[in-house]
Amino acid sequence: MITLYHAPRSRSSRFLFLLEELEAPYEIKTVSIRRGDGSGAVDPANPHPHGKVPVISDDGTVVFESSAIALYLTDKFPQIDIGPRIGDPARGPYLSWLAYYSGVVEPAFVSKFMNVEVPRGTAGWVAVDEVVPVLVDALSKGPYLLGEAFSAADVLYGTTFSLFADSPLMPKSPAIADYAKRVVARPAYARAMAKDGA
Ligand SMILES: N[C@@H](CCC(=O)N[C@@H](CS)C(=O)NCC(=O)O)C(=O)O
Repeated sequence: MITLYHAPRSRSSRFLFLLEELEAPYEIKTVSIRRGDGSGAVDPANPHPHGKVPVISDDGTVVFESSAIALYLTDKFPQIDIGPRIGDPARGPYLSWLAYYSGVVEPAFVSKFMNVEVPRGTAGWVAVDEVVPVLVDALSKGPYLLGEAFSAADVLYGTTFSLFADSPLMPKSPAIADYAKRVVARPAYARAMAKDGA
């Protein structure tokens, strides 16, 4: 049984979405986290090394970091087919998009939020303005990052871009805006949001 350590309206909310997509048996353990406004505290019941969410436990096996959890879960529930398997030519792009999310996209947006110039040649990520054309190019080939096939990578990217749709941080891109709407229109997202905060 999968346990999702979850804090309402946080980065763990999208894992309700993924677990619903995967039709996985899971339980939710709500934990407190330190919030950006200074409220909240690390929950001693949370196995994450920094007291963050998301983190899952699969019968005692703990997995943390969003991209790792996404890969772990799609490997564990291959019958739903939203994570290309080893041997599938789409596996390489799938792994790349998962890692790019954590290693480039999130740091790019945080840099922009903090008004910090991304140090060229030092940082492992790039500025948001360089990320956007990469995503727009990928989305010109199909409705999802892997083309026609929806994957767990879209759970990460689509929910993020939906959340920041009206934010000044988000460069105006009809392709990305339409993509985000497409991802959160999925029935599993509605089921997840009904459980978020529950
Ligand atoms: N790199 C982590 C980020 C996790 C993260 O920062 N989660 C936030 C919630 S949105 C959190 O738990 N913050 C509490 C804290 O920083 O102590 C991932 O992608 O899983």
